Amino acid sequence: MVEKHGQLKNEVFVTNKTSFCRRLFTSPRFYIVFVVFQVFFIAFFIYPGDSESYNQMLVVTNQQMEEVLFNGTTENLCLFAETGSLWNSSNPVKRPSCPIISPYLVGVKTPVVDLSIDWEDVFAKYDVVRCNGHFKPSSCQARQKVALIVPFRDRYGHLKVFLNHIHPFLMRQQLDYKIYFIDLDDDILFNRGLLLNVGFLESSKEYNYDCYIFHDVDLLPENDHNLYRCSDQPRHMSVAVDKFNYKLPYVSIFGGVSAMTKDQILFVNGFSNKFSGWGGEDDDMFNRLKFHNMTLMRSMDDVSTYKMLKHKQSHPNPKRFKLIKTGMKRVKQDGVRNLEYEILKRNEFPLYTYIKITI
Ligand code: NGS
Repeated sequence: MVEKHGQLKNEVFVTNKTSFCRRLFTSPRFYIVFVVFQVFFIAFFIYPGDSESYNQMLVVTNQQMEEVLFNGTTENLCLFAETGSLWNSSNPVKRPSCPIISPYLVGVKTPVVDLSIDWEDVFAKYDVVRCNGHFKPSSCQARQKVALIVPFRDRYGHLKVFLNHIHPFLMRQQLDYKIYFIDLDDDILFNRGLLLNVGFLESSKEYNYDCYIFHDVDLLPENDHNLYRCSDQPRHMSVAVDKFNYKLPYVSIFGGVSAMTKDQILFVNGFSNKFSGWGGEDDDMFNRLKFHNMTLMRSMDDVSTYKMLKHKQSHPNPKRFKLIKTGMKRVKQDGVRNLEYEILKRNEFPLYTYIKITI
């Protein structure tokens, strides 16, 4: 009897359970509740876009950013960001675009030219850039990815002063940027155009840059409203240099600091590789732009102001005028497309990547 009751009870229970499940799974209300629950689950736990935890992360990184920009040293933001989910993750969180004009801009900031500044101090100050000279804001998506390419030979004093000035300048602009110094075998005459071409090719292998800024190491921008980004036409940026009394020395000048997109560079085949020694490669580039019906853009001269660091005048190339004259005959064969070189050294320093080549 007891057993029978038990069986009966079981049977009743099973029968009730079956009918409950059937009713549950056939009810449209169940599916509505299920979908609503899933939406909430995804919104709060999987996609952190508006969730509390994501906002907290933004607050932390913003605070760190401000500390770096205005008080100097802080905890290692790059490391923090890499270990956190906001940076370089295989499934990156979609961050809001940075504002068109960064809130961190301060306007005119006279460059500090202290050639005796200690390397350690420069490194410690910008501890934030711990990715071989690569920085990007952690709170927002930078509007442009910029490769800053500096042709280099021997001027280590300038390099220190330059890095000390340019890193906070670019950080304030909320750019996703990396700095490359490109050097040539000591036995070969300096060749700015060729080094800029190498910088373009090497940096392009690493990252999908939107903009390439070709920058002399002896030029320090004085006003951070001079935005280091590219436009739909090539830009000449060092418009007003103190050495020239803040006036353009001649209308077609394209030297010092200039900005071009990948398409613009490829369209004109980059710089000529033929200008060994000082001078002329930028004038040849101006001719390339004109030859390809491109327009040169320049920012306002009260914003694009630069301090030039003092140095010994390099030996001018005596053949430069002849090369400029015949330049457009070579434009198709002489440039980034046909450049052959060998990498001698590639060093990843915390504040920059150094590449030495030979041809
Ligand atoms: C011109 C050079 C350019 C150079 C510019 C400014 O004379 O390559 O001076 O140089 N052109 C020729 O020599 C044909 S700067 O004083 O800024 O070093 O960029």
